[in-house]
Amino acid sequence: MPPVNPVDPQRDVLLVVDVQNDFCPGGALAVPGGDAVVPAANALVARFEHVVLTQDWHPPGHLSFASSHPGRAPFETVEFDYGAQTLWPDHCVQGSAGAALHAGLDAKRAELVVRKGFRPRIDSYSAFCENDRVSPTGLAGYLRERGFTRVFLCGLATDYCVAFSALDARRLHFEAVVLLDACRAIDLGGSLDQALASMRAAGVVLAQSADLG
Ligand code: VGL
Ligand code: ZN
Repeated sequence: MPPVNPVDPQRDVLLVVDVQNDFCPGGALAVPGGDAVVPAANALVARFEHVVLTQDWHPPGHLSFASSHPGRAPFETVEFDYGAQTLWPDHCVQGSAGAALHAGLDAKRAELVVRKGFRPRIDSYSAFCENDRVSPTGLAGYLRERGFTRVFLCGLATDYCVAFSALDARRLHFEAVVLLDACRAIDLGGSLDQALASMRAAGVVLAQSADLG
């Protein structure tokens, strides 16, 4: 495991990804053990001076929902204009209880909440850039303008929104550290192993909260 340099309160930011009811047990797209990230994320929030959250935030009838494709079922893959797209159960519909942040998440010190996936025809796993790979969320500019150079990530799901965010962070020239004990995966057909391998190859540091010392 590569070492993690000590946290620098001015240059490091914690990005807490999609800790929302729909990704927790009982939710529409429940990640196994999803709510177990809440205490781990709260412990991280307490250690960082600067915290940013993301919220998956889809309009009703979003094109990533299987329900928008007659004859298709959740977790099937289809071709969109921008390439392959997994179809999901309806989830994180704007303003719904499922889209709300988990009530146990310590969100009060969050300095920014990035909402993504609001374009009706484009899904967005990454906090930086939508699945068409060209529509930015604005997060990279925000982080640069504030002088952050390293992004620590936790949340849901390891193999989708966390991994895509960490990979984009690298592509956009940030250092990236994923704290795996504070993440849980969907793991669809090997997606977790694939995500871990892609992150390692891209120079994402895969670590545990305890590695922060
Ligand atoms: C996510 C699938 C669909 C995630 C969001 O937060 O990982 N996964 N929308
Ligand atoms: Zn989504």
